[in-house]
Amino acid sequence: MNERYESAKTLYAALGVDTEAALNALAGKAISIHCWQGDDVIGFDKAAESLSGGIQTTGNYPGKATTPAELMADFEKAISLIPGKKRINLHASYAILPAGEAGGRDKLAYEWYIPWVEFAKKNGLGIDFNPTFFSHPMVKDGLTLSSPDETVRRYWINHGITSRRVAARIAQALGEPVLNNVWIPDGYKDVPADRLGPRLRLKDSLDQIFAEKLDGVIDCVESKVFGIGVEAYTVGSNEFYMSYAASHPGIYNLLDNGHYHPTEVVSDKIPALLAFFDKIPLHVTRGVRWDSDHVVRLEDEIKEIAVEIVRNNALDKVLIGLDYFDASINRIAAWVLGTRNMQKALLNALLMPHKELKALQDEGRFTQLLVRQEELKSLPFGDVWDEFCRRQNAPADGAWLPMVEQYERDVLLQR
Ligand code: RNT
Ligand code: ZN
Repeated sequence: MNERYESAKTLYAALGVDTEAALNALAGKAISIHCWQGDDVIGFDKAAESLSGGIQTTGNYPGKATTPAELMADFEKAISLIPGKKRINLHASYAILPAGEAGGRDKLAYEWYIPWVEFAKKNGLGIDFNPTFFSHPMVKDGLTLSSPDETVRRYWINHGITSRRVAARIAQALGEPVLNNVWIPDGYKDVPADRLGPRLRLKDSLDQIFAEKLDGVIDCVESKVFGIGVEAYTVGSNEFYMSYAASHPGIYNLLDNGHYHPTEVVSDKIPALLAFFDKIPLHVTRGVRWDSDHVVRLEDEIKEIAVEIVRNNALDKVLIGLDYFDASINRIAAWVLGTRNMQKALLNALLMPHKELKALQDEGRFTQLLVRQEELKSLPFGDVWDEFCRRQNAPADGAWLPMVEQYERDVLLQR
C-alpha cells in the first residue's frame, strides 16, 4: 500500500473527489504524440533539406533521428517512460518508401506507411495522420491549396485526396479511427491585393479533397493567425475554417493553442465549440511570444484546457494531440515531459469537485468559488500522479530523466 496515495485519497474524498475514478479516467484517455519532435520536422520522403512553411525548429542538440529505425527506437524509448494510453501522430512526409520507389506527395500509397502500422500494432498505439503541405518544391510562392497556379493547386489537392485514402487504410488495418488533419502554410508576407480569391480557391480545394466518403477517417482543418514569412495574411484563418467546419458535417475544427492572438485562449474556445460539435481535435503546444512550439509545461492555460475537457464530460469528444518541436534539448526528454505534463493537467482537472464549483457559480457565491478554486491548488496532487505512474508501470518523476540520459550516452551520442 502506498501511504502517501492513501492519505491523498482521504483528503480528496473529504472534498467529494474520488481519486480512483480519476485514475481510471486518466488511464483511458489517449494522448496522440507527434512523431515530428524526434527529427525536427524533417521526415523521410527526401522532399526538402529543411523545414519551411513558416514554422521553425531552432537548436542542434546532438542525436536527432535521421532514419525510420532511429525515429522508431527513440519513440519507443519515449513511450516506455510515459504512463497511460498513447497514439502516434504521423505526417505524410514520414513515408517509408520501398527501395526504388520515387514517391510523390500527389500520389501517396498506403504501402509507404505499413512499417508505421506494424510499429503501432507492436506498441499498442493508435495512429493519426497529417498531409504535409510544406517543405516541398511544389509549394510555390508559399502557396498550396490556395495557389492561383492550377498545376500547383491540383498537385496539393491530389496530396489531400491520397492522404485521406492512406488514413482510411490505416484505420482499416488498426480497426479504429484515424484523425486526418489539414494544415496549410498559405499566406502572404505583405498586404495582399486580394483576400477573398485565395480563400475561395482553398474552399474549392477542400471540397474536392473531402468529396470522397471514407470510413474510419475523422477529418479536421487547422487554422492559424500567422507564420514566419507570412505575417500579413493567412488564407486558412480562424473564421475561414470555423465556418468551413460548421457548414460541412463531419469536418471538424482543430484548435492549436499557438494559433491565436495572444489574449485569446483555447480553454474558452473548447466550450464554445462543444455547443456545436461532437468532436474537437487539439494541438497542444506552448507559444512563447509567437507560435514557437516550445515543449508543453504544466502552465495555467494547459490546466484550464484540461478543466474544460473534464468538467464538460468531453474526454471522448476532445482528441488531444501534441504539436511542439524543440531542437535545443534532448528530443526524447521533450516528448516525455510534454506528454506527462498534458496528462498531469488532465489529472489535476479530474481531481476537482466540479459539481460543487458549478453550483457556487450558479448560486452567485463568487467569494466562496474563488477561495475554493485557489485552495484546490495546494492539495497533494503529486501523490496521486505518482500512484498513476506506479499503476501504469511507468517511472515516477525524478526517475525517468536518468534513463533518457543513459539512452543519450548509449545511443544518441553514438550516431
Ligand atoms: C503549424 C501547425 C501544424 C504543424 C504540424 C507539423 O503552425 O501547427 O500543425 O506544426 O503539422
Ligand atoms: Zn498545429
